Amino acid sequence: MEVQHKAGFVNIFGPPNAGKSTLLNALLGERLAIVSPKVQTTRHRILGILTEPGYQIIFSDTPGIIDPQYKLHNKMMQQVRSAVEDADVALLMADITDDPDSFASVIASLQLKTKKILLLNKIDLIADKEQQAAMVKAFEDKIHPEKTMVVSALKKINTKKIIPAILKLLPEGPPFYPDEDISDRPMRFFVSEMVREKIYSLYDQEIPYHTAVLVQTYEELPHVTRILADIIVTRETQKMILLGTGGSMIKKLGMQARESIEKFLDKKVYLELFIKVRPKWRENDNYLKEYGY
Ligand SMILES: Nc1nc2c(ncn2[C@@H]2O[C@H](COP(=O)(O)OP(=O)(O)OP(=O)(O)O)[C@@H](O)[C@H]2O)c(=O)[nH]1
Ligand SMILES: [Mg+2]
Repeated sequence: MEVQHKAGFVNIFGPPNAGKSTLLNALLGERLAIVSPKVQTTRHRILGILTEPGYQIIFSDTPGIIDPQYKLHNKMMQQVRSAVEDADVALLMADITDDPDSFASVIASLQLKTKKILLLNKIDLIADKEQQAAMVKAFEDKIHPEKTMVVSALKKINTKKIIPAILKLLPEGPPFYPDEDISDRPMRFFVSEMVREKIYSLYDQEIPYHTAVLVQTYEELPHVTRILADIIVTRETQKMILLGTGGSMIKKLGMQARESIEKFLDKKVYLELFIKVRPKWRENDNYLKEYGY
């Protein structure tokens, strides 16, 4: 029998902080999606395309599922819904230490009609095998997936077994994207995300949640890539916090962001950041659109 080519959309869903973006990166072997210990890090649906002999898997990372509190949240949940609509296979990711009941109600709200693989992540946090097995049973009883796997996206435990499990459920068909594509997003997007990732790691409380990053200039010069980006906040006080005493914090942010952009592009980068105050941008359709939401 002839072996057919397989291709399809494999979309990752789950509550905030489950480890969805960490998993996308582990599956692709590439740092495409930003990660942080804080909730609500991912705001967009991000495609990660894996093309291998015999198959093409188009993964989607999605924002953690939440009850929207403001318009930005609505936009984030629209991204989740678009991924619900075109999924061939759904990867449902939970933190294995979380409550199975609340996970189940989050997942039920999606009304998924596709095949499901349940990934119980962060097993490195539960050493006891009996306790692991009890959690697996508690989650499975609520979700009824095609398959359940215990994994650690961070420590790469069992992550190699995920793709073979997906291939069993993936439809046959020709590839959707050219071989060389790894995402649907332009470089400017990844650059703005890398700045945002550093904002999540350097600033606390409300700052990351009131911030957007917009790349205004992206210029590939012979010896350096020149990038000018705006950081948008909602209040003057947040601007002061971002700057830090004598500009010390923004300097640190610029250095750290530049380093990760250089690593990603494998090129020398000149990065300049400008802070702008736009009151209530998270509630304003025009601003949301301008900032890519
Ligand atoms: N201990 C442990 N931590 C993990 C594991 N996978 C991810 N994490 C951590 O969990 C935190 C959240 O990871 P993310 O990948 O950003 O989670 P997410 O589901 O994409 O979160 P949102 O984008 O906010 O929805 C980060 O601090 C990760 O390092 C794991 O297997 N074990
Ligand atoms: Mg994420």
